[in-house]
Amino acid sequence: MITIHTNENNPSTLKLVIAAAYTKKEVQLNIINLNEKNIKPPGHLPYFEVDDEIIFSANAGVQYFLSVDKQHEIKVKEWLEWESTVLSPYLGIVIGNSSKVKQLKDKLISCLKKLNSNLENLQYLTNNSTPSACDICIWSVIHPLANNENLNKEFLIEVPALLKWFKNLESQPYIAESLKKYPVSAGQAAYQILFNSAKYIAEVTASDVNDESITSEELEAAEKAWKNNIPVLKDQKNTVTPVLPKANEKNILITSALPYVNNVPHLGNIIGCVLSADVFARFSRLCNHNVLYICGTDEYGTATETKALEEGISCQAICDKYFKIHNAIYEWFNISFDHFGRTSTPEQTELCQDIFLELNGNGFMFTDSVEQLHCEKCNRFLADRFVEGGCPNVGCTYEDARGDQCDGCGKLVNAIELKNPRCKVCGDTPKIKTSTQFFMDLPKLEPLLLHWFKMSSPGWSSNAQTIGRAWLKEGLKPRCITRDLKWGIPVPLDGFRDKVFYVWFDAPIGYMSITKRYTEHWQKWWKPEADCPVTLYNFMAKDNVPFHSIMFPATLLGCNRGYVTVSHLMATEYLNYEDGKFSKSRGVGVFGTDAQNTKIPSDVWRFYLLYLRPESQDSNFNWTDLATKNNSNY
Ligand code: B3M
Ligand code: ZN
Repeated sequence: MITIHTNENNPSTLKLVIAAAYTKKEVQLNIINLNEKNIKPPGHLPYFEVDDEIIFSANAGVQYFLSVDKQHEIKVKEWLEWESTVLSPYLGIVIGNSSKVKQLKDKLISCLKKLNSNLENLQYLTNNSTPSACDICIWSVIHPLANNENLNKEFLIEVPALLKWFKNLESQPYIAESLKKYPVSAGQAAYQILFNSAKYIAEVTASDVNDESITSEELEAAEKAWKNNIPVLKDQKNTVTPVLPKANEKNILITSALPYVNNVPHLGNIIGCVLSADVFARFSRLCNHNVLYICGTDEYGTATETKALEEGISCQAICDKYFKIHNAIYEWFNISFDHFGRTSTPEQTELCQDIFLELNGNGFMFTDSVEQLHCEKCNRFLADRFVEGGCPNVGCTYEDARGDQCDGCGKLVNAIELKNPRCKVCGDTPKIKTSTQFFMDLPKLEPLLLHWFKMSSPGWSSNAQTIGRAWLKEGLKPRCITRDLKWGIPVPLDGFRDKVFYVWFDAPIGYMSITKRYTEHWQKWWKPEADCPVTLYNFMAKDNVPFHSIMFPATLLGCNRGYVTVSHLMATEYLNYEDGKFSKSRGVGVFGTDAQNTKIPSDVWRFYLLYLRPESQDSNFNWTDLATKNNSNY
């Protein structure tokens, strides 16, 4: 009597059942409930019992049924060994254990390709006439993958010969009969079993798994350190200032996107930018790296002008008021900036003008005329937000479309095409006037940028890589970087002195000028010396990626002064509010001040926001869930 002792859904057992059916041998299945913990030696499942003898390896069991002729013996053994020590461990780790390590996934795919190329010239793995033990063993472990649509798409790429071999075997009656007798499901569950029971076989499994999982000793040590050293953790912020790059140390420069100053930040801004960067800064400091974490308010542009009009005070007054609000909120959230500055400073003006002149001198700027709406009564060109009119889009009759977008139909609008346009400030009808603006010659910088992107982007979050790649694929167009506005940094060239830079041209330069306010040795961070290299991390939400992955790097590369560029562009998706969008302008959501007013400690907010961090897809803030997560035991 032959008995197979096994749990359910185990691909290794399937091998034995198929081998028995193929050779028309009777076997008995003894299904063991794993919870009973009564597995006899060898201590794992399946094992195989014949005439009181135990065979503990499924592959050896398969060979018990299938004799091999001398000519093919070595090849069959080789494939069997490869299946148990290479293929199955990778299947177990990558699929069964959901390993996200890209290298391991690539290794699994190359295993499948190896099988494919072997099957290009042979009908079965070792010969053209009949399946051998290795065909049965390998078929059994691939079955849950090949018969699951998602896994199939993800892993069985460009392997036609392997698929043909798989289908051919699948259509054999002994396989259908075996699956009926001992069903193994398609999908991940079967590989979880493979992962658990294959651990003992392969050295490769153990080391690969240890690479990414944490041992219980490490966990205990971390818990102990956490409980004992809370004061140490709190104190970890740099005490000796200014922090400067040092030779032979890891010098880490961290920025989070500079929030616009015209509003109170909401939870989406906090998790996307400052809190994510804060956690990384704290972690890096705990690792004893040399860390500088910089942020500040982004103060120029039409957003500020609009708010100033709305509140009836000057732009500078708006900036001063909201800078304080931002600063207080981040302090309450315990964000460990080394310096929180702002962009309306002399340092910013000087640096922005200097970088513009350098780019212009290097031939990366040109001028062109642009048509814009001009209000004679107010004596100014109207930024998109300062004009309204009838929507020019076909089929839409909305009367109050804005200069950039129509709230009636949702489509983009070109301000000069608005029907009956009106100045939002005085109500007069503006006229189209041409004015000359500066354009950054991105097409000229494209080859440089492409090379840079290839070198830098592998360390970025995957959404940042995708967005950057899409922009480059589309082909870069010149970008207008000046505006006929009042609140901004003046263009330092005759004939243009009444114009200012577009806010997105100056804002990222703010990272540098804010560092300059922090220390006169700011260039050590931004133009690092050879013996003190610096690694730059930018944290932001995904809508800021184009400026950080294309426009700002192009600015820096065009200067050719050795400025440090981003190696880790870390972008989040969006945090939604109770299934809708957070919106500053509509006042929907939870704002920093609201969070404070709840009297819920900021650590609870930090925990819940990090728990929700929209890392690879949008997530939802929800009051009930906040309570549940806080009250449950973690
Ligand atoms: N102020 C956009 C924003 O707050 C912009 C970021 C600038 S980062 C240099 O979403
Ligand atoms: Zn419309």
